[in-house]
Amino acid sequence: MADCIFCGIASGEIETRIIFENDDIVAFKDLNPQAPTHILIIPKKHLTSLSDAKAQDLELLGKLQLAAVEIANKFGLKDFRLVTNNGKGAGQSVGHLHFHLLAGRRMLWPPG
Ligand code: D5M
Repeated sequence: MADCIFCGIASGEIETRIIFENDDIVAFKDLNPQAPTHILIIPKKHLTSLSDAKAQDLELLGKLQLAAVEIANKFGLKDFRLVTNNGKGAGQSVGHLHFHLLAGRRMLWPPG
Protein backbone atom coordinates (compact mmCIF):
# COMPACT_ATOMS: atom_id res chain seq x y z
CA MET A 1 0.00 0.00 0.00
CA ALA A 2 1.35 3.45 -0.94
CA ASP A 3 2.70 5.54 1.94
CA CYS A 4 2.81 2.59 4.33
CA ILE A 5 6.22 2.50 6.01
CA PHE A 6 5.94 -1.19 6.93
CA CYS A 7 4.93 -2.12 3.36
CA GLY A 8 8.11 -0.29 2.34
CA ILE A 9 10.14 -2.37 4.78
CA ALA A 10 8.43 -5.61 3.66
CA SER A 11 9.14 -4.90 0.00
CA GLY A 12 12.73 -3.82 0.64
CA GLU A 13 12.12 -0.27 -0.61
CA ILE A 14 12.96 1.00 2.87
CA GLU A 15 16.27 -0.40 4.03
CA THR A 16 16.09 -2.13 7.40
CA ARG A 17 18.07 -4.93 8.97
CA ILE A 18 15.70 -7.87 8.61
CA ILE A 19 16.14 -10.43 11.35
CA PHE A 20 13.58 -12.96 10.12
CA GLU A 21 11.86 -13.43 6.78
CA ASN A 22 9.77 -15.99 4.96
CA ASP A 23 7.25 -15.79 2.10
CA ASP A 24 4.61 -14.11 4.24
CA ILE A 25 6.38 -12.36 7.10
CA VAL A 26 9.29 -10.10 7.98
CA ALA A 27 10.63 -9.12 11.37
CA PHE A 28 12.98 -6.33 12.36
CA LYS A 29 14.03 -4.38 15.46
CA ASP A 30 11.74 -1.64 16.72
CA LEU A 31 13.47 1.73 16.38
CA ASN A 32 12.02 2.84 19.72
CA PRO A 33 12.68 -0.21 21.90
CA GLN A 34 10.63 -0.69 25.06
CA ALA A 35 12.63 -3.69 26.28
CA PRO A 36 16.16 -5.06 25.76
CA THR A 37 14.68 -7.19 22.97
CA HIS A 38 11.92 -5.48 20.98
CA ILE A 39 11.17 -6.96 17.59
CA LEU A 40 8.31 -6.15 15.24
CA ILE A 41 6.77 -9.03 13.32
CA ILE A 42 4.65 -8.03 10.34
CA PRO A 43 2.79 -9.71 7.49
CA LYS A 44 3.98 -8.70 4.02
CA LYS A 45 0.32 -8.39 3.12
CA HIS A 46 -1.06 -5.02 4.13
CA LEU A 47 -3.63 -5.32 6.89
CA THR A 48 -4.29 -2.06 8.70
CA SER A 49 -4.70 -3.76 12.07
CA LEU A 50 -5.89 -7.04 13.53
CA SER A 51 -9.45 -5.76 13.03
CA ASP A 52 -8.78 -5.77 9.29
CA ALA A 53 -8.18 -9.55 9.28
CA LYS A 54 -10.75 -11.83 7.66
CA ALA A 55 -11.31 -15.58 7.63
CA GLN A 56 -8.94 -15.82 4.66
CA ASP A 57 -6.17 -14.50 6.92
CA LEU A 58 -6.54 -17.29 9.48
CA GLU A 59 -3.43 -19.14 8.34
CA LEU A 60 -1.41 -15.93 8.16
CA LEU A 61 -2.33 -15.05 11.75
CA GLY A 62 -1.16 -18.47 12.88
CA LYS A 63 2.06 -18.07 10.93
CA LEU A 64 2.74 -14.73 12.62
CA GLN A 65 2.54 -16.36 16.03
CA LEU A 66 4.71 -19.28 14.98
CA ALA A 67 7.24 -16.79 13.59
CA ALA A 68 7.33 -15.18 17.04
CA VAL A 69 8.14 -18.56 18.60
CA GLU A 70 10.82 -19.22 15.99
CA ILE A 71 12.40 -15.82 16.62
CA ALA A 72 12.22 -16.29 20.39
CA ASN A 73 13.93 -19.67 20.05
CA LYS A 74 16.56 -18.18 17.75
CA PHE A 75 17.40 -15.55 20.36
CA GLY A 76 17.15 -18.00 23.29
CA LEU A 77 14.16 -16.20 24.80
CA LYS A 78 12.18 -18.40 27.14
CA ASP A 79 9.90 -15.64 28.46
CA PHE A 80 8.52 -13.01 26.14
CA ARG A 81 5.45 -10.89 25.52
CA LEU A 82 3.68 -10.80 22.15
CA VAL A 83 1.27 -7.93 21.74
CA THR A 84 -0.54 -5.95 19.06
CA ASN A 85 -1.99 -2.50 19.56
CA ASN A 86 -5.30 -2.41 17.69
CA GLY A 87 -6.39 1.16 16.95
CA LYS A 88 -5.13 4.57 18.04
CA GLY A 89 -6.82 4.34 21.43
CA ALA A 90 -4.88 1.15 22.12
CA GLY A 91 -1.60 2.81 21.18
CA GLN A 92 -1.33 1.88 17.49
CA SER A 93 0.76 4.45 15.65
CA VAL A 94 1.60 2.56 12.43
CA GLY A 95 -1.37 1.44 10.31
CA HIS A 96 0.02 -1.92 9.23
CA LEU A 97 -0.62 -4.95 11.43
CA HIS A 98 2.40 -5.72 13.61
CA PHE A 99 3.12 -7.78 16.66
CA HIS A 100 5.59 -6.53 19.24
CA LEU A 101 7.87 -9.25 20.62
CA LEU A 102 9.24 -7.93 23.89
CA ALA A 103 11.71 -9.67 26.17
CA GLY A 104 14.71 -9.22 28.40
CA ARG A 105 13.10 -7.47 31.33
CA ARG A 106 10.40 -8.17 33.88
CA MET A 107 7.01 -7.51 32.26
CA LEU A 108 4.32 -5.71 34.21
CA TRP A 109 0.64 -6.59 34.19
CA PRO A 110 -1.64 -4.92 33.37
CA PRO A 111 0.33 -3.00 30.73
CA GLY A 112 -0.15 0.77 30.84
O1 D5M B 1 4.03 0.44 17.17
C1 D5M B 1 4.72 0.98 16.09
C2 D5M B 1 6.17 0.80 16.37
O2 D5M B 1 6.88 0.90 15.15
C3 D5M B 1 6.78 1.85 17.30
O3 D5M B 1 7.29 1.20 18.45
C4 D5M B 1 7.91 2.47 16.51
C5 D5M B 1 8.14 1.47 15.41
N1 D5M B 1 8.62 1.97 14.14
C6 D5M B 1 8.09 2.95 13.40
N2 D5M B 1 8.80 3.10 12.26
C7 D5M B 1 9.78 2.17 12.29
C8 D5M B 1 10.84 1.81 11.43
N3 D5M B 1 11.06 2.43 10.26
N4 D5M B 1 11.66 0.81 11.79
C9 D5M B 1 11.47 0.17 12.98
N5 D5M B 1 10.49 0.46 13.84
C10 D5M B 1 9.66 1.45 13.50
P1 D5M B 1 2.52 0.81 17.49
O4 D5M B 1 1.97 -0.41 18.16
O5 D5M B 1 1.84 1.12 16.18
O6 D5M B 1 2.58 2.02 18.37
